[in-house]
Amino acid sequence: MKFSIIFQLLLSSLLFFHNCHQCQATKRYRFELREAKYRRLCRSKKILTVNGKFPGPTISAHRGDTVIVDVINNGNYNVTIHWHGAPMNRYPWTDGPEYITQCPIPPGGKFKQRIILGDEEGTIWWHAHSNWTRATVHGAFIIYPTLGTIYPFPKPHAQLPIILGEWWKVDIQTLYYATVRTGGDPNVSDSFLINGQPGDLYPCSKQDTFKLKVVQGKTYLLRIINAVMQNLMFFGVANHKLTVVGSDGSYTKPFTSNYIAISPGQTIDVLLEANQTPKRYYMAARVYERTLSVSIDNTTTTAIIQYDSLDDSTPPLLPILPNSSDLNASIRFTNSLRSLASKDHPVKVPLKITKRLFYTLSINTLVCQEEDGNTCQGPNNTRLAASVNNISFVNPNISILEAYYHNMINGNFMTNFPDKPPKMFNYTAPFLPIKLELPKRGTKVKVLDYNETVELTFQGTSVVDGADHPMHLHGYSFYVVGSGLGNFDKDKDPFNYNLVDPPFQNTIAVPYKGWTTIRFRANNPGVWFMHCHVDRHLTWGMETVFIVTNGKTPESRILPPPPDMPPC
Ligand SMILES: *[C@@H]1O[C@H](CO)[C@@H](O)[C@H](O)[C@H]1NC(C)=O
Ligand SMILES: *[C@@H]1O[C@H](CO)[C@@H](O)[C@H](O)[C@H]1NC(C)=O
Ligand SMILES: *[C@@H]1O[C@H](CO)[C@@H](O)[C@H](O)[C@H]1NC(C)=O
Ligand SMILES: *[C@@H]1O[C@H](CO)[C@@H](O)[C@H](O)[C@H]1NC(C)=O
Ligand SMILES: *[C@@H]1O[C@H](CO)[C@@H](O)[C@H](O)[C@H]1NC(C)=O
Ligand SMILES: *[C@@H]1O[C@H](CO)[C@@H](O)[C@H](O)[C@H]1NC(C)=O
Ligand SMILES: *[C@@H]1O[C@H](CO)[C@@H](O)[C@H](O)[C@H]1NC(C)=O
Ligand SMILES: *[C@@H]1O[C@H](CO)[C@@H](O)[C@H](O)[C@H]1NC(C)=O
Ligand SMILES: *[C@@H]1O[C@H](CO)[C@@H](O)[C@H](O)[C@H]1NC(C)=O
Ligand SMILES: *[C@@H]1O[C@H](CO)[C@@H](O)[C@H](O)[C@H]1NC(C)=O
Ligand SMILES: *[C@@H]1O[C@H](CO)[C@@H](O)[C@H](O)[C@H]1NC(C)=O
Ligand SMILES: [Cu+2]
Repeated sequence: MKFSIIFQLLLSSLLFFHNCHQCQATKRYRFELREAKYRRLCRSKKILTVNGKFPGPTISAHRGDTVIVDVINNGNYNVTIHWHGAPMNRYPWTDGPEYITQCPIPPGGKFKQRIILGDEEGTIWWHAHSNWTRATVHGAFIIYPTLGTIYPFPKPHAQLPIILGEWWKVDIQTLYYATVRTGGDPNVSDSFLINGQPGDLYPCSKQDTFKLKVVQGKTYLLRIINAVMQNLMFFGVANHKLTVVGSDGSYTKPFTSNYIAISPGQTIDVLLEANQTPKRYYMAARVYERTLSVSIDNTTTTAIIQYDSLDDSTPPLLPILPNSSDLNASIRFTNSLRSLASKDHPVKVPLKITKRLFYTLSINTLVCQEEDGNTCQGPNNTRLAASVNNISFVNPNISILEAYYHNMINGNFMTNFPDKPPKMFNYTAPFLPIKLELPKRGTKVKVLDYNETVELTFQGTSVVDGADHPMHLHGYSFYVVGSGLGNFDKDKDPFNYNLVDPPFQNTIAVPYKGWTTIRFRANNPGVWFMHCHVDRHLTWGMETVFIVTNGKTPESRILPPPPDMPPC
């Protein structure tokens, strides 16, 4: 009798936690942007940080929580912060991209940013979204399962973010303005970083090496984030297999691999079992770059995994990573990602499509102008540019969201972004006529009706040169239903789409001279940026904006703006 009451109480409390709609919490953080001195590669420099930390503080929350961050700019320049992977349902106001959803926060200014989470579980991140300030202004954003629910894999002994970063000896703003001024490729970086440290393969960096102590037999959850500016990366751990369990805040079917391929903007969650002889092992990352005409930083960043019971003297082993131009290795990994597609984590891929879009992604060149002093450092004395459907995006002077919301579209942007490229050509042919290289420049957006089901095929091209483009969409995650090399064939390729367990990403690398198709339901009204997450391509114009209109019900309308929007 007593037992059964206790049992029922236990059961109902379990059920209560399981259906825990009320236990969504609001968490608060304070982010102060300020300069701090950091010494790396034998040299000190001042960098812009959040709270003096590099990488910045980790935000953690449970699924469905709301997080409020008081952002205070005590740095020297305009800046904005973006919550990469948070859907911000109906609330684009504090999403962050400068001149898209807000004007920047000026030095001395403040902005209270509300972050609205949805069904994400796993790892997302946050970063600055104004010019190249994100190089040092970024951090992890961990989303735990709702209280009372569990991971769809055995609970790890411990977990930690592994943030891949990129470091230049010069100031990042100097690099940005030099790149914009000369029109050429930016100088390659001086090192890559793991959790802010280059690792001991670089000069003066023995102390600047991240170390992870592990206990034999235990399993660790590594939440790997690619915060690198300009490159896709390979990552691995010597002698250890990695079990991939999530990506971009969504669980995946577990699979094991000796390495991962991760593009800027993406996160990959892996389980690492400390099951090797107690020694020291390197985890390491280096560039994946298929475009052979660009220079790369070919250095390797490392961190050390050290079993607890051990002599410190053995030199660590390096993992064998794929060759830095190994397109196949990159594709093989990306194509292994599958949604978990379980009862608790179902797949809701749209099956009936109401809007089909086909977007080409190109590197371009612009004619060098008189005001450039007639010397530009792009190929053949041009300025490099980039485009989507041959439109190289130009930032407006006031934010698109504010212009849209306050009905000031005219003169600020146009709504005629094309659904397909203006010209058909053999997109991925090895040689293309030079006259295809010149893009149009403009501030054009695509309007989507609320609740439309969108299928968008990205087609990489070989205009100027092919490249891998990690495309990121704000406000949504999307299902990646297919990809391939060469030109997309609309009659054949759709038959091979995965509509059963496609991965649910917010960033996906469109392969070098290849294509990728994504699907999503446009059920989040607002103004949403979509761009290549390679920062030089973003700076050159490889981006556009979706405006998703309000629906008919009050619950499908944009919420009103906060009172403290930074002024334009
Ligand atoms: C970013 O750079 C552009 C020039 O390329 C400049 O107009 C803009 O104000 C800069 N933004 C910030 C936040 O500094
Ligand atoms: C880029 O590299 C060149 C050659 O090493 C150097 O002269 C130039 O100052 C560098 N530019 C920046 C912005 O660091
Ligand atoms: C990396 O590049 C440098 C300079 O281009 C070259 O000297 C070096 O051999 C390269 N290292 C590797 C491992 O490819
Ligand atoms: C990568 O592979 C290519 C082709 O197999 C080869 O030419 C190149 O030397 C390799 N590079 C490295 C760094 O191993
Ligand atoms: C890459 O994969 C393609 C098709 O699967 C194959 O033909 C090619 O030989 C592979 N290349 C390398 C370098 O492995
Ligand atoms: C922004 O303002 C400048 C100066 O008034 C003007 O030249 C430029 O065309 C404007 N840009 C856009 C996209 O409207
Ligand atoms: C496109 O270019 C590739 C590579 O040169 C060639 O194999 C293919 O036949 C071309 N396709 C068309 C439709 O011309
Ligand atoms: C892009 O537009 C420009 C200007 O109209 C044109 O010269 C160029 O050929 C177009 N390129 C492509 C790939 O459509
Ligand atoms: C959106 O479309 C779905 C599927 O057609 C439908 O079930 C739902 O009611 C629609 N939502 C709204 C708000 O129109
Ligand atoms: C530069 O000029 C050469 C010679 O005209 C041409 O073959 C090459 O394609 C040009 N490169 C670019 C990126 O336009
Ligand atoms: C900072 O942002 C304000 C508002 O958009 C703008 O007027 C100003 O030019 C920006 N300053 C810099 C250095 O980019
Ligand atoms: Cu790109």
